[in-house]
Amino acid sequence: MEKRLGVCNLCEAICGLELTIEDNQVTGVRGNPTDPLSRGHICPKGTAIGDIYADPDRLKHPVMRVGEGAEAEWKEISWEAAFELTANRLAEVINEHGDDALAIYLGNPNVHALGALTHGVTMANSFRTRNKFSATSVDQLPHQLMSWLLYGHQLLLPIPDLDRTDYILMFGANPMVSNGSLMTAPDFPNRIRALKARGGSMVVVDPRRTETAKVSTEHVFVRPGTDAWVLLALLNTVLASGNATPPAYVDNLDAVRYAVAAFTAEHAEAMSGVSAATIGRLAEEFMAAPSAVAYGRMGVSTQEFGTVCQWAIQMLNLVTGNLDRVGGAMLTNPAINVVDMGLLGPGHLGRRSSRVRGLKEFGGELPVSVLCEEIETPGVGQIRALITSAGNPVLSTPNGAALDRALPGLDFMVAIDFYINETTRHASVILPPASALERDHYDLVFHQLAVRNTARFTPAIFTIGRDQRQDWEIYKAIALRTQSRLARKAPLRRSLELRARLQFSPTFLIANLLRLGRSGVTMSKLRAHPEGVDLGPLRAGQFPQRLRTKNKRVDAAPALVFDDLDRLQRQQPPAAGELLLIGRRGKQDNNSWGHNLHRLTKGRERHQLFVNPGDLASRGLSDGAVVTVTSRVGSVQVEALATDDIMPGVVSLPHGYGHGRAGTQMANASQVRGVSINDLTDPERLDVSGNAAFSGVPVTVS
Ligand SMILES: Nc1nc2c(c(=O)[nH]1)N[C@H]1C(S)=C(S)[C@@H](COP(=O)(O)OP(=O)(O)OC[C@H]3O[C@@H](n4cnc5c(=O)[nH]c(N)nc54)[C@H](O)[C@@H]3O)O[C@H]1N2
Ligand SMILES: Nc1nc2c(c(=O)[nH]1)N[C@H]1C(S)=C(S)[C@@H](COP(=O)(O)OP(=O)(O)OC[C@H]3O[C@@H](n4cnc5c(=O)[nH]c(N)nc54)[C@H](O)[C@@H]3O)O[C@H]1N2
Ligand code: SF4
Ligand SMILES: [Mo]
Repeated sequence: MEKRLGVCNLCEAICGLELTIEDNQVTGVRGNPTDPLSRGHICPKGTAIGDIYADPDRLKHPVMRVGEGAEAEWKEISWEAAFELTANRLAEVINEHGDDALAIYLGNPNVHALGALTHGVTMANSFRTRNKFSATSVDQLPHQLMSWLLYGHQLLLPIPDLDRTDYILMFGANPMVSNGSLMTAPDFPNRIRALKARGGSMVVVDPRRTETAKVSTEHVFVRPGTDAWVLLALLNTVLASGNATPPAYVDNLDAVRYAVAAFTAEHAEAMSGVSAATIGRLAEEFMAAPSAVAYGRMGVSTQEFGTVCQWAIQMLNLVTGNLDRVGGAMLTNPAINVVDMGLLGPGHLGRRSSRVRGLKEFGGELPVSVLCEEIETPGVGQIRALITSAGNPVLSTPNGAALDRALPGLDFMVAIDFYINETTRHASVILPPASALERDHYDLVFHQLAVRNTARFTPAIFTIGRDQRQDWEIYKAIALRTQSRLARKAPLRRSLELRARLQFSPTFLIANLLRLGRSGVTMSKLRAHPEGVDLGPLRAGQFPQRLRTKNKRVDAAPALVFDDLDRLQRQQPPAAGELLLIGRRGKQDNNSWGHNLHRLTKGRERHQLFVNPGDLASRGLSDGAVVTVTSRVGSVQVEALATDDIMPGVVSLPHGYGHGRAGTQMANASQVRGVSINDLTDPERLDVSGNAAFSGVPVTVS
């Protein structure tokens, strides 16, 4: 028996783990109390990390599909054969139909895998297609767009100073379950206990009385998709009070004051259901608190006015003097600073657009809501080949059912994934990388977004067999082998650069970046402290120096937002009797995967449609009935669960369900009931950023 320190990569909380290893298996998992960030925290998903490693469903060798659908058979092939086949077929498609004929989807776990960040992104960029997609446009695109617009870099994201704030006003986030997002905050329950113990408040604005709402000091119901009205009314109230204390580096606040003057608390009440009195009081409390921070996540990002919401949240923090100060929204100083070191570009908007609908790219990516139409619409630039890496867009993107039907029409699809799931079942070849416990980890993304500055390097727990490959080796092989087969040769300088970028292991690159970062943290220090190194609380007073805008100032009035205020003005209140669909996450759910693991599916079922009892009764339905839910794009049948925790007029389904389709190979997931919410969500419903608007989809229930 051996104890080893590990790390959980299943969500943004990046908890440190203490693993018990016996006979090359994980026999125990607990939170590591000596980790300076996670302090011993663990959740049900973390305890399942060993189950993923031991999972008999998990692929370890490449497989090739023979036959289609239910008749499909998967044949193991050698890595050499798999790489050759992949490179040949990708190059064939590109040579015949042009660069745009290839599409790439990078799913969520890429940000949780070091090799995907160091090598996967380079692979994606080695292809000159405009058809690059990722989970960003079903998630945090409005946040990145707003940071780019206001602060000059898409990842210059201010993070709530959770451990020191006196007042957090939270819109559309459920960190008691999600463990924090764009706010790496492991051990959220204890952090909130501490906030309340020091006399602080947490106000939660959400159409559902969530697990987080239940531990808050106040919960406010809001009608889905109408938060912008509430946020603008709050901003209006603060600006009209004469008590605004914006920093000196902000321009155009008069334009902001003028623009939001029309958004009164009374209008907001009519649209959102939040009373004008409540809005007025929350504005007073926010201004009066010694420190305060507004924070909004999925619920106010994946909705029709996600960008306006994110703007208003930044503005609230800014005009109350809470940006870049202790207890407010603060910048981080990680040992490897992805922004300051230029590892990720600042962002750009509209350099290219999608072929069919003309939607703009952001940062080199198109909204994934156009993926299906770009596959199905004939013409020059039609997508004919697809690479997916760590993604399951059939379950995760709007109208996934349509994508499910479109994927068999591709000439070639390759998936870098270790499961045969709803999406990868359509691939011709699946290339499975080693899993989390089999690779080194340093978190390039989430130290950057954490409520405390820390650094940690975790060496692989298990070594892989000779016949397995690390993810970075797979990306390298695909990129280099395909490039060498392209008819249109890249300039020599570019090919050499690509080779150089892909040459070294992620761990080698991290050691170098640490040296360049000059934070004093070195690889040898991290190896000597596998529990992590504490770099202290977030530091105030970093703006305007760290602004990446050209004039080192913040333009508070971006045209993109102001134009969208007109669209907001035209938003209609919901029709009488209309139901609005929202999503939800469960503690034991992990986006679209993990439902084949007993530890994550045992206990009460969680797939039901939550409905307010009044809405059930008025339709003559009873608790537990199988109901038909219908939206513009589709229809599903699922059991209803009556609960007062959901606002009248709102229904909720979790995402990531809908397993058991022909040809998938995840033995136990086939028994998990539930439907995919994304068979109902609509690729036509978008935020101005192009982000999917999952929240507030009009549905009927019968
Ligand atoms: N309606 C609705 N839809 C949503 C959401 C919602 O709230 N509501 N949430 C959205 C959000 S926020 C996100 S992030 C997306 C997530 O959706 P996706 O981007 O599709 O990501 P996952 O569902 O996490 O799929 C993960 C896939 O990666 C594989 N995988 C896991 N680990 C690794 C690894 O280390 N390497 C490789 N190569 N593969 C791996 C798994 O086998 C699985 O197939 O879903 C979005 N979809
Ligand atoms: N257990 C678990 N943890 C996870 C994940 C998981 O699948 N399972 N996924 C991870 C990922 S990829 C992400 S991006 C994060 C997301 O992290 P969070 O954003 O904290 O998690 P969600 O549960 O999506 O929270 C969104 C909340 O918005 C509410 N909401 C929906 N519509 C609206 C609206 O119009 N207005 C307002 N105000 N609220 C609304 C929902 O009721 C919900 O409570 O979680 C991460 N952590
Ligand atoms: S909160 Fe849970 S899933 Fe997230 S990193 Fe920690 S143990 Fe893993
Ligand atoms: Mo996400």
